[in-house]
Amino acid sequence: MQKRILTIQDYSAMGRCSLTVALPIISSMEIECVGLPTAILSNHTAFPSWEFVDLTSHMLDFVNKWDNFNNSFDMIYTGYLAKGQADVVLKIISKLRENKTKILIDPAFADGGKLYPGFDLNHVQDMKKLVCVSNYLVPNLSEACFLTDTEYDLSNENIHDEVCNKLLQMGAKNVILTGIKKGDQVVCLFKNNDEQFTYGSHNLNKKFHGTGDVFASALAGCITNGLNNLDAIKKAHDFTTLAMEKTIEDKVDGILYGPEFEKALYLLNRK
Ligand code: PXL
Repeated sequence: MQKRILTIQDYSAMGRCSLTVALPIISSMEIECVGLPTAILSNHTAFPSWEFVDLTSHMLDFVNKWDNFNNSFDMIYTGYLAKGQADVVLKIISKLRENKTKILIDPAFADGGKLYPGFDLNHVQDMKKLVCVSNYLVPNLSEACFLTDTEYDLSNENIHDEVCNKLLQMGAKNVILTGIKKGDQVVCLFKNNDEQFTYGSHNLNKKFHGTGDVFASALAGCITNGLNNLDAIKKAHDFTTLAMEKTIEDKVDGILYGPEFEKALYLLNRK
């Protein structure tokens, strides 16, 4: 039977991220992707300004409408959430979660040690509530530090292990810490209570907006398609890297507009 993912995140019309990334990536893996929008934006918030329509008060009504339809999901994958939406998302998860339903949480609220525009520490407190319901938590180091009240200190050599252990103690089942710079490599660290490994590749030394969303969407699809943890992470990482390489080849601005992941989709579709 075809697999099915519910993804809950915003629709930012311009600047590849959130639903505009998750829908095509997950579809290309032959998985049905049901996208529940949390907000509609003219563009993401790394642009100097944006228009924003908040859908918080509609989200539960939308989900309740599905009571009479097929509302069974193999995965619920959440990305960028606006302020005050974590509680609604928790309600949706507890309503729709079945034994088979995996929960993948991409915190998507910080980078470079700083919160994204518009967020404050109340949002971090809210997002902490999602950690303990996650089967897979996919933070970058900034998000992991905020979620665990750890100082964002790049000179602390143990920081990656430290934050992963804290997140596991908080109740995450599997942590995938992304974007770790090690020498000339960029790697992700996988950790659960039984196993730990890293996987990475040469650092392309280019900043792109939305690579976290590209990686998390591919990972959600790989896990849902039954790949083991290592193979899922390898495939999602290699896909994200190829998307960045294609963007660099084309000499276009991926900083705001995101990586040209469309040119790398064939890697995911390959059986
Ligand atoms: O890529 C994360 C993201 C998603 N959605 C919106 C954002 C961002 C990051 O800035 O602004 C609206």
